[in-house]
Amino acid sequence: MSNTKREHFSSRLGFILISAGCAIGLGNVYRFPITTGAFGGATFVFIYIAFLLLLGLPVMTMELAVGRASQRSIATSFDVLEKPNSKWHLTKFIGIGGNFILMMFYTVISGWMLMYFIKYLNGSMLNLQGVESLGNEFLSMVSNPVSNIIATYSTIAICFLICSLGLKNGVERITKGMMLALLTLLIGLAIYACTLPKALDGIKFYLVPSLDGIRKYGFLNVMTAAMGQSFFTLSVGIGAIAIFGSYIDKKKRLLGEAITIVSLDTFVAIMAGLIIFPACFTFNGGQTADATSVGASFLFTTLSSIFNSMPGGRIIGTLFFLFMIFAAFSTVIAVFETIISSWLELTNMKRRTISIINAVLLCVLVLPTIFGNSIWSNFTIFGKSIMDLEDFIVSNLLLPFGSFVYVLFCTSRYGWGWNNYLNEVNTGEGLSVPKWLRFYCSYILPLIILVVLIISII
Ligand code: ALA
Repeated sequence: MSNTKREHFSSRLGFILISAGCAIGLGNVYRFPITTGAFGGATFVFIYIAFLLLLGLPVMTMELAVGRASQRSIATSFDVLEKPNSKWHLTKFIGIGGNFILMMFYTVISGWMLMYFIKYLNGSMLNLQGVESLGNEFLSMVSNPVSNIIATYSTIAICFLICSLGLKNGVERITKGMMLALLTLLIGLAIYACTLPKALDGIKFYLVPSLDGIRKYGFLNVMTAAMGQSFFTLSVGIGAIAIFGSYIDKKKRLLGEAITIVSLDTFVAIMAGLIIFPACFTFNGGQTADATSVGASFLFTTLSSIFNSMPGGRIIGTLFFLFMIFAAFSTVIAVFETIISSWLELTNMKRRTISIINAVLLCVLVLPTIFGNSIWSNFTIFGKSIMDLEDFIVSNLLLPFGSFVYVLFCTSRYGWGWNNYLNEVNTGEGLSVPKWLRFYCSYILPLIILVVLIISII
């Protein structure tokens, strides 16, 4: 195990924005509106928020606590904290694997943002009007392997380059600026979208619950989709949050920090919905994605409809996709940081060498995803495309399973144990985790995760 001195964030704002940056990303602005549209709107949103509070928030405090107490990434944090002769550390491979599989499709979608950014920057998108031609434009972009390879490789190269500069100089400095810019633009666009002619219909679909979605898709499907979304959006369970716990000091209690991160993440998702649904009802006649074919083109088509019909649409469209790139890159950078940090702890290699090796590795690993949308598009596994399968494996299997492990580790006496967890999470100033939560965290929380995990598998 390498003993290089661990860097720490230079400020608390840096920690909050970077951890939020890890959580905030395509999951909020891309996956959340698509899944909400697909599963019937407001009811899904409320179940999703319930899962965030009941599952996501406590698991996030546990990841942060394990990271901060061990001062390690997922590669060695269990080794440091577990009791002698126990085997918790073996789960690191699932966590590290989860980070890779996430990046195998996430960097490809980030590449789409890059391509749309260029299309708005050079104005070529603006000639297209109507849902059909905008949809076709999206499909032809997705099915072109060469442009996807260039865009995905550019994403991988830029993000590993930023990580190779180090925690403070690369990751913290660049992500902080990107996140502040993203938050400002989202608020502006949401205000604009809410003044569109059919905005109210969109807001009603989005925020006034009805049982239609549940009737149509079934309660269990809506539940598993909401759980998958809540784990995906927070990126809990694979050590991508724990890593930032390992870069902070003990001045603040971790519940308050987790609440801030979850609130920022939820705020961005809600804002994204406030942009998409008013626009969707104004320009697409309320046509939403269908759960059986949760369509990626839904978001791109809807957004392009807004930009192409509003004054200054070229500039706003360019800025929006620029900030989408920021949101996506802040997550990619955070996950790369977890991967790099794991390698730093497991080998004696330098950060720069590790960055190069992993960038090359990922360039190979993304190829099946890219080909699955193009030359291999007829190839499906369990009826899913390669990209959808990777998304399912991460969101519905690895993140919940990893979260389950963190919960057991922090509550069981065979793991790190409740008292150690409570001691760590409540060190510093701020909100503390009350002792009476022990029963919930030890029995009910793992049970809910397990049940939904089993339902997902079935
Ligand atoms: N949490 C990340 C996102 O929502 C994966 O984009």
